[in-house]
Amino acid sequence: MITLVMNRKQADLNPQDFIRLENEYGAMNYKPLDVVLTRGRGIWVWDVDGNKYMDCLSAYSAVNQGHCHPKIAAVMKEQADKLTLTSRAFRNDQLGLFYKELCELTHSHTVLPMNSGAEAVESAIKAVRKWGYRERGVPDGKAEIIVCANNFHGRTITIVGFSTEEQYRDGYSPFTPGFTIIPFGDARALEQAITPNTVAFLVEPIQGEAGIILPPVGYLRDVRRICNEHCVMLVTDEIQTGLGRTGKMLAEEHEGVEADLTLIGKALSGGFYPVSAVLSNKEVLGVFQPGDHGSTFGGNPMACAVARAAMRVLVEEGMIENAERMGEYFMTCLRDVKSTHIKEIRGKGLMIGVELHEAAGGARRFCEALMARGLLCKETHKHVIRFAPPLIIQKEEIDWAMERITAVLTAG
Ligand code: IF1
Repeated sequence: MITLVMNRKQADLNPQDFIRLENEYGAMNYKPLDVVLTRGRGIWVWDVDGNKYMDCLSAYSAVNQGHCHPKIAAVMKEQADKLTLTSRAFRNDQLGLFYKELCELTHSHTVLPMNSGAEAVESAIKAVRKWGYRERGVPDGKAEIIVCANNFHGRTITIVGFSTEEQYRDGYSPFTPGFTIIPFGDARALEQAITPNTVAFLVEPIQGEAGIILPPVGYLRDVRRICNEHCVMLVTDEIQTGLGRTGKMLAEEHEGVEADLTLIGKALSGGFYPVSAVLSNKEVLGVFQPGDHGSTFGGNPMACAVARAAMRVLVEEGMIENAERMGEYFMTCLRDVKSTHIKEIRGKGLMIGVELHEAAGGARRFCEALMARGLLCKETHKHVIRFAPPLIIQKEEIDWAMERITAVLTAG
């Protein structure tokens, strides 16, 4: 069968053919919905049969600017014909401008450019450990970093080693030592967990994968105060919450907090290219001397050009303010839905979770029913439907989505 498929032109393949190829040749580390997408523009995507869907996942908030934003695409095409990769053995004409524009947008002073979110997290772990040894006098090999239960910071061995999700850890030990786990949202637990060897506290302002979990109001302000009092670095993982998703450039802004290190990724490129960064200052990132850290693609001219365009359209097209307004509207509409399945509606900006009662049998079947009505979304942690459309969504489009969400959630 595969031979037959492989010998046919792509245009003649049907959805089952594409699914069969993935199953035949691919690692099965995901269980995607059986929709085979071929085109995207704005909040809409199309499958190979020409069916149109509203994307309410935005590739886990990597497509905040909408699919295939024409201005970002144009910059990528132009850069592709100029210079894509030089290695950091040489300089290029995009990196310094990327640094400057990113610092101005995020009130940062120094940038470490990486590629994936997990690489930014790993780089931050290296930076705060080295800072602890060099600046705080923590005994070599004794640095401790505090993280929260139900965290999600990526999939490397070190990162899953401090995950509390058994599936993310199963079969991957031994893990990296030096991590302490406390409950999310509990500032006193942080204060009690700090020891003389604690160098940092790593936290998501809103826990995404855990099911769109918001901490109590004031939590980030409290942990900021506690970190100051104990000379502990506050590291916020804004890889999912950042770049407008919650209605501010960075979610930490909702509480007027500035972390010592802020991690961003995903929408930093508008979904065109893996680009991530550690945002901090010279005191912390100055611990890296030439040769201490690096990456083949980190800070390459293509990544920087695309990221500069992605940041520009995010700001110039008012996407962040739109996320705040449309998020309020979307959650108000969701709270009006009369459904016995709904346990809680929660979120910030366009990072929204609808938690269902266990009796509803899990969120997956509702996502499948929504797909059949032309709306793509994803369950998280079994009982939560996550709604995270691109930040360009308009009121009429939310109304279109609400017709379908209401029909599915009230169908029984
Ligand atoms: C998967 C989750 C979301 C992240 C935060 C770091 C990273 C992520 C807060 C690492 C990445 C992605 C990874 C992807 C699915 C998705 C995800 F379900 F896994 F948890 F969004 F919620 N910090 N999240 O959300 O960034 O290395 O992937 O670039 O692994 O299945 P990355």
